[in-house]
Amino acid sequence: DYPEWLNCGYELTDAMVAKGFGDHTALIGNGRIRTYKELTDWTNRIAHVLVEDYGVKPGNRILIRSANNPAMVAAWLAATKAGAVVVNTMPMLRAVELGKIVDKAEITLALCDTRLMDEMVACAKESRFLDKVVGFDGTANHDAELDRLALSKPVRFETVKTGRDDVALLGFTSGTTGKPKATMHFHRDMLMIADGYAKEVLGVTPEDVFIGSPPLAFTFGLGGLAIFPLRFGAAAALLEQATPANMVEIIQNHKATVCFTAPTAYRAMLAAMEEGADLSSLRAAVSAGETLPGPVYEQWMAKTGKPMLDGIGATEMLHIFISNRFETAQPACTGKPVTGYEARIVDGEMNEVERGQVGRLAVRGPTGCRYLDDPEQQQKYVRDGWNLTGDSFTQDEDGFFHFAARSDDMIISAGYNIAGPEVEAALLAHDDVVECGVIGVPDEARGQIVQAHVVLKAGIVPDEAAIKRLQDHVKAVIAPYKYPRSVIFTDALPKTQTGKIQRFRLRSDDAG
Ligand code: 3SK
Repeated sequence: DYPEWLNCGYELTDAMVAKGFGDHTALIGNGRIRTYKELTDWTNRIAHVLVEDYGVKPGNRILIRSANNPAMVAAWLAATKAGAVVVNTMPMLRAVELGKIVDKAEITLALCDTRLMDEMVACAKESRFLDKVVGFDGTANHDAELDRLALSKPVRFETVKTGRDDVALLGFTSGTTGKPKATMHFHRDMLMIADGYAKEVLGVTPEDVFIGSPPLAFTFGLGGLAIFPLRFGAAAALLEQATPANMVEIIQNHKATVCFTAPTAYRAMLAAMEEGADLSSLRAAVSAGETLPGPVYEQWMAKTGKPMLDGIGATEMLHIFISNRFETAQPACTGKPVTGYEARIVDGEMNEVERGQVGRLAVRGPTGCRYLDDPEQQQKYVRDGWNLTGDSFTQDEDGFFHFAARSDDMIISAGYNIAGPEVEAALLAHDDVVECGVIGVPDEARGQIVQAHVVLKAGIVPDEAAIKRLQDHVKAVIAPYKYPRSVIFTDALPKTQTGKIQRFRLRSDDAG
């Protein structure tokens, strides 16, 4: 039920001031606190610059390159209010990776934190599309080009009239397979994820203070750390270096109430609590991006008395579409569809499988996959109106969804179906293990065998005895046929820039 003319940038700034939130804290970051009124004025000044100095027209695509900070949020909102289509990118990307994004989205203008200019400029030099790179100061000291120009502009801006179904954002995903694709999201989608998930599941209020680690360039982060708080008059604390230690410090200092991060960070936060950190202000701990191992959920529950909210989302769907709820959360369970979404488990022919059977997750709802210029991928992802996320799930008799594996993480060994993440959860419950990734590798006798790549805690000797301990442990906690016949110790696991383990790289390292 959104009006025909809708601009999500306006709704998250000027409209919030009009609703009386002008003096509320909107953003905390880089040593400053900004109110909704200050954020609104800031974005309006930048929007003037974009239109008047750089000739931005509705529908132009603008790339933003920054770490998570208030200046990045301001640049995104300003570009959106100017009617542009935004591509947020992560600071770790190199010129070559930026170049692929620029080419795919035909980007002509980039707004870049001055501390991250080198790779952006190198990308522009090679690009046939990108002809202007404008610097802004991520620490907001107003000494970069965009900031200087913005200072001379008025604080009122006539937001460009965009339609609710106009594209506002291109979300890039390399997924876990390494091939970048762009997904288009409309202005209404950007608000829908707040009015659905954030309202129904989290019950966000203006008193909330959000904190978390996902980059704003990842729609998980953009939703959790910008759209959700701003839609409800709440505050967001943005961290350029969102290490667990930094998050713990900010949670304590600003009494953060809602945290968005991944299971590995929650494990580190549990350890910090053991050392005396006080995270009691947190009322909601959202875990997504990687499936939440049962033991992490249980340890969190035991320590805080509050359930952790596991959810599954996808860049293609914009945000979380199945989630646990405070009242009904359970370990090793992803919960039920968020209001407005439907989910089912299907076989290869799109027929619903019986309850309890593993199959492919199919979902449909108010947001959904629209790949930019990629009919082949589009056909693969959306079948009969259902989005196939590439995850295998089961649905129990009570309608709760349980993650089994990414479809390509199912291991078939001697006729058994083994979900890699289940073996990972079992390994993670062992005291010696910090992190692990489990894959299937070819085996003459069994077709495939389970192979675990394990990062051990400091001080644990990576020897045969350690392998045996882990194998025995897995045999003791889950069906013995699932134990890893091969265990490889490593210092670190390959991950996407959003923190997901890249099992395909473990597989290709094994092959090569
Ligand atoms: O898990 C994910 O991949 C995800 C992607 C986008 C938005 C939210 C989530 C959890």
